[in-house]
Amino acid sequence: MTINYSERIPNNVNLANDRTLQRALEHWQPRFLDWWKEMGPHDFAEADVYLRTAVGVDAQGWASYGAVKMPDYRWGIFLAEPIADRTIGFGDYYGQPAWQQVPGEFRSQFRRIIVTQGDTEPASVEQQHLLGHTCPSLYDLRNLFQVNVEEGRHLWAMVYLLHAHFGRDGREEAEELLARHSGDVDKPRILGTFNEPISDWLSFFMFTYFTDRDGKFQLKSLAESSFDPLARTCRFMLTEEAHHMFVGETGVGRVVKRTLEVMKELGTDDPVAIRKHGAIDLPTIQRYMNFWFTSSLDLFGSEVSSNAASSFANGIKGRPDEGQYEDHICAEMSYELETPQGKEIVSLRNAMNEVMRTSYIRDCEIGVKRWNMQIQRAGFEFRLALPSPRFHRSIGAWVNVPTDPQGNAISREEYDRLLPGWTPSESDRTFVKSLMQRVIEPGKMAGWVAPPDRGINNLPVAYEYVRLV
Ligand code: BYC
Repeated sequence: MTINYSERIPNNVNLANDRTLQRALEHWQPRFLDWWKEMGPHDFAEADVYLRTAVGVDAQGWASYGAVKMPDYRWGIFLAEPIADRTIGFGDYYGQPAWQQVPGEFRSQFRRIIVTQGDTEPASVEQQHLLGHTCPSLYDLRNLFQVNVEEGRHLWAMVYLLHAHFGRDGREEAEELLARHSGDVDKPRILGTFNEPISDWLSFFMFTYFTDRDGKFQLKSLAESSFDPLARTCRFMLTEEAHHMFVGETGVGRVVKRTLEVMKELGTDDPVAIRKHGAIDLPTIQRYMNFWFTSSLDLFGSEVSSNAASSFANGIKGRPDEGQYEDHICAEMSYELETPQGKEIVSLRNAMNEVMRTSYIRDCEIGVKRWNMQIQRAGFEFRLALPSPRFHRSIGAWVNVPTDPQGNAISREEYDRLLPGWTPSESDRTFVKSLMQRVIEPGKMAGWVAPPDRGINNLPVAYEYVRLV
């Protein structure tokens, strides 16, 4: 049987002429489809979904819209266009030509980072496996599925690198990416956040706001990599990532908007009254934010990390938008860190995880400011706030240091007693889940979320974005 590769697997990596790569992908693709059927969106295989598919890297090709059944989505392999004569932008090899192949001495470091990145993509699809059943509207259902198929494509992007550049080890790692599962006791996903359940839509919006934003920063840092195929792959992935964060920012904004409408209507900010009216009170939104923000902070790794230092030195992983800095070598510079023991001066290379985390926090502030503007305009005093990076941490220097959300040290007893008021309690989760009733009439929204300002690709909000069977 001859397969038309550009039809079945749209690509710009010359797949049609690369027999070795074809064989590897032909072996892996059926396993991916089996995984998608078992672990992907549950029960929607026959639905026609208005999806954006990347069929090329140019302005016309990367966003082609149409109704697709998800198992027929064409998961393509795309690298952003090469930059002619690109040179290495940071670390010990600064100024030398970028690498088209992985240097043998850095092979396992590159593999580890590509596998970690790849692992998050199917993990997120698994986390959202059942969400479709409780969609607040067809518009939201379509956005969920768009995010899911693109995470699937991002998995393909990493599998391509493993297959094309890491030989047998790479093929084995690609299999393992389908064998670990989110929340699995024996074979969990690699990074903590990707084992947390996402069983309600408020969590989904928080995840796409905070956790996909970690994705933006990690991909930006890998887009600087000296290994050019990795850099180009990540540059292209970033074009899709923007929509995921849009889903998060507008999603949380629409929940806040609806809550404010109910607060105005009832003339109260009493959470009990607001909940009775079927909306989510602002303190509950704050608790969900505390949880997903702090979990996402952990994704940057430890404040002081010799792994991060050697990734930077070896040109594996730079800083997001490396061009904004003057010193790209960073061998002599130091960085002042806050630790539970007080201020500590460390070498800048060892603090790269913290440098990234700090830029990430600044980026997270932008949406919070917007949501607070909504609250202010509605005439209410309450303000949402990002908790301190010392609070509720599971990775790094602040693990097991009990603090309040403002970062003040408190006793362990106080922390244990007050934590259910700072992160979602069992009763918060039960309440939020109770609101998750499926709404599938075109244009209709669940009562806990306001409609979006506009639809997808200039279509009306009331368009039938998912045709269910
Ligand atoms: N949970 O020196 P350390 C995305 C491990 S999101 C569990 O502190 P290092 C997306 C670490 O792996 C972006 N383990 O930090 C979003 C290491 O283990 P090993 C994902 C953790 O090495 C939404 C050990 O602790 N991409 O794309 O500098 C939907 C010591 O590590 C955690 C990437 O992360 C944690 N939170 O690692 C879909 C890019 N944090 O190797 C997708 C690739 C650290 O000693 N990964 N550990 O067994 C990396 O660049 C780095 O591996 C890290 C930091 C950012 C994770």
